[in-house]
Amino acid sequence: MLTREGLNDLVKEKLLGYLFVVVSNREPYIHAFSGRKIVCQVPASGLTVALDPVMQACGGTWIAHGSGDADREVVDKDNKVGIPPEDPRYSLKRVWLSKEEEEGYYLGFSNEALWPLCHIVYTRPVFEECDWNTYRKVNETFAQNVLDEVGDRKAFVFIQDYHLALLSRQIKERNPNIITAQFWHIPWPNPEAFRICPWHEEVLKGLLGNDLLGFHIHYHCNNFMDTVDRSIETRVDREKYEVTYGGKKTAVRHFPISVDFEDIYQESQKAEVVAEIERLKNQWGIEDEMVGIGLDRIDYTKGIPDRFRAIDRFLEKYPDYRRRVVFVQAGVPSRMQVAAYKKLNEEIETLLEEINWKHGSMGRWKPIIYLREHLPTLTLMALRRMANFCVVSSLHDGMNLVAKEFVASRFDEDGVLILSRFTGASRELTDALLINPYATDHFAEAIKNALEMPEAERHKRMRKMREVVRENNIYKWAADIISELVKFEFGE
Ligand code: GDG
Repeated sequence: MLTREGLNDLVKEKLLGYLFVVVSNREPYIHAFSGRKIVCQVPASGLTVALDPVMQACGGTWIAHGSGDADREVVDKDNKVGIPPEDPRYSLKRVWLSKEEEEGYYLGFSNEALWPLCHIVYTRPVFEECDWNTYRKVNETFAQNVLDEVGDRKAFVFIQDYHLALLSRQIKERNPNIITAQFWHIPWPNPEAFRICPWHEEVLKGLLGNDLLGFHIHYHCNNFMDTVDRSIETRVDREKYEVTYGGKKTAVRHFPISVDFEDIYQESQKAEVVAEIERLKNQWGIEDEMVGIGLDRIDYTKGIPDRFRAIDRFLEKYPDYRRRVVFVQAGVPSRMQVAAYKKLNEEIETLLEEINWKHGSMGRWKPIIYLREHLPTLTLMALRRMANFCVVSSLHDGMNLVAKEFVASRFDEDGVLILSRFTGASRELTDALLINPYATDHFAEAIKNALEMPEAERHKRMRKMREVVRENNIYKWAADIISELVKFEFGE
């Protein structure tokens, strides 16, 4: 198992003399006002949750959009702040964007066009030329920040996700010596789906500015190679998994992202977690009921309405379970300015009311408890620990870290994971109960199977899943990327 120290040693050995820069839209720590006090929050985002431990091990600079209302209060003259605040290990350099830029680049092209385009969950992408223009301009702003930060040093720039598809090319046009890798955290669809984007060629050419391009799974790499092959004049080498465009090679590889298994494992055993479980149970009046959980960013790709419909069907088919099971759905709202997200939130609220009314018993018990808020990590840990089963029912998901966090926190080797086949995580966590979230009856049966699974089988499955996540932790993910890059670019 690779540890934080192991990654640290690898970085020192392989990237000696190189500045390590991570660039992403979302920042890993947000400073916000709470009354007159400034508080520091960790956002609910798989990307930042995964990369923070990597940066803590590697050191360097993380460049990201400063989105907190108190972010400007704590930075120095270079817009930097040491992170984590209590024991700084790397610098966070904040990029300021105007409201209009955020609207066109983040809400617009990133989240109304690229996000639905890549997930294919029957939410139609919206392509607005003005959003695209702002997206290009904001990518330029990030490029300038990277170039200023690097100066004439040798640097390895690790770009994150679909918000910054044009960045590597923009950086290399002005400083070709900078080495860039990019990780695409969401799925890559098939060529037919991707080609409807009016600027698909520019997006592809932008991504091919990278030396290395990573996806979670092999399937997404293949989709990307097919899309490039059908869209632009390139040489696609399917044996070596390389694309040559304009004389420059980009290696395409899969690296399944993960979590800090050891850290979650240690945290989950703390006494505060037990106290928090007690507090939550008292608050909700939970006594002997079995508990199911769902913990997601409220996003239409996560299959939350489908999950509620499966709970409804389960209680319809097996009414004996009424008053014996409680499902806690915790969800942090996101992208609420986008119409599709507003609609989703309404759908969730309506379903919740209907299901709780239909099966609940006069204030004494309701099947679903819904927490629509950003929860502290301690509460999330308590929920994972108190759960008899955890549901991840994404309609499509690059990886899904919620599933891996659940597994990592179950040091008791108990608890059942119900996992959508349409997540990257399902390729590794084959001992979960795999479901198709669109198939409500089959999903409802999986809930019953989870509740009735014999103890020995629960332990066997959880033990196997824990082995997988322990071995393939977040440090291995980062180390694999760095090792691959070093192989291609500097030669060993
Ligand atoms: C993208 C891809 C890929 C959730 N609620 C709260 C909270 N969370 C945390 C979870 C988890 C993270 O947010 C969500 O991670 P996911 O992996 O599910 O999802 P996305 O944000 O959609 O991320 C995804 C990921 O990138 C990494 O590559 O796995 O496929 O879509 O860590 O625990 N955290 C806190 N409060 C909450 O209320 N603090």
